Amino acid sequence: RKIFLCILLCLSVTYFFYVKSLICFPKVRIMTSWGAPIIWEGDYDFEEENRLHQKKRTVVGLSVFAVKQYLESYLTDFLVSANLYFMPDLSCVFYILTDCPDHVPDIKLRPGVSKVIFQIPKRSRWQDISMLRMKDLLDLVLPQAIDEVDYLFCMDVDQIFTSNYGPEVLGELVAQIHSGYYLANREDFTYETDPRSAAYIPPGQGQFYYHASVFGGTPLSLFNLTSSCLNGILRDKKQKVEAIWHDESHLNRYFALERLPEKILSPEYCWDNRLWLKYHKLVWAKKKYSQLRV
Ligand code: 2GW
Ligand code: MN
Repeated sequence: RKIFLCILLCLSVTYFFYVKSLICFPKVRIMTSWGAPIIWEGDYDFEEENRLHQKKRTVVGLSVFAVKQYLESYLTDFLVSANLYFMPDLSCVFYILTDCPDHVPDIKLRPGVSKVIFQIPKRSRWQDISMLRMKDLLDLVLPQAIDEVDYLFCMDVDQIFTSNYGPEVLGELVAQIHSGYYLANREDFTYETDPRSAAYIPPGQGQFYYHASVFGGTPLSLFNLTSSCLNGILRDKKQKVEAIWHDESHLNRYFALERLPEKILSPEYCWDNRLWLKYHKLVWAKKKYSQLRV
């Protein structure tokens, strides 16, 4: 009987530590090796940042693409939530790029927020719809944004703001850690591995896998970023290769090899809706891949 009790005790202790290891979060990193802060809730003072930028009268741009079915499926939730939570105390300009301007929902925006709609060409391949956003940002958004805003954020439309997404994110060049790869090892990042592609990152290079669904910075830094990525995309087309994750692969190459981001957003700023997290500011919208990816 004693032996039985002993085994039971051992098993329950092991089980306790197993469960504990599952529910305990790993330590979060708050700084990169090159000194860029990684922004997490609780590590900054929202009010203080707000005061600073209100005094400077900072204006922030938010650009989003909604073409084909993505317009009906995602744009309303994106805009309604952005109107509530994106830089709630600062002036903003929302740049909406679409193939169908007449269908853009007419949402009443809070005072201090204006919207600009750009018509973009219809593109048949979805890979091009995604990749050539770099071209439209460069040709349409940035030339206008440079006179209107101090910072610009470029986002996917298939996501929803869930709490204040404030001025703590503003910086020269800002990158978003992909919530699916935050805990992954370098070997598991889905960087482009074909040296023929302009998005190629050699083994051992690159420290984070970034999500192309959110990136930002000053219009000037974004001119450099978008032109570099677009050049890579066009060079690949000439060489008849395509990077594994399209614009995201080119963006990762830019951040890994050309210019290190100066600020990094924790996964709280773009969270995967299928995973649990106590606190987030933007989450992926529910997506029916089989209907959208044809
Ligand atoms: C994209 C893929 C397949 C079918 C349609 C589309 C599509 C994208 C579309 O029909 N209409 C549209 O407006 N888009 C825009 O491109 C929209 O803003 C969307 O959020 C963005 C990227 O496409 P998405 O969100 O379906 O791709 P994800 O969520 O898998 O995104 C990552 O990978 C992409 C490259 O494959 C991009 O790099 C993206 O920035 C990443 O988040
Ligand atoms: Mn997306």
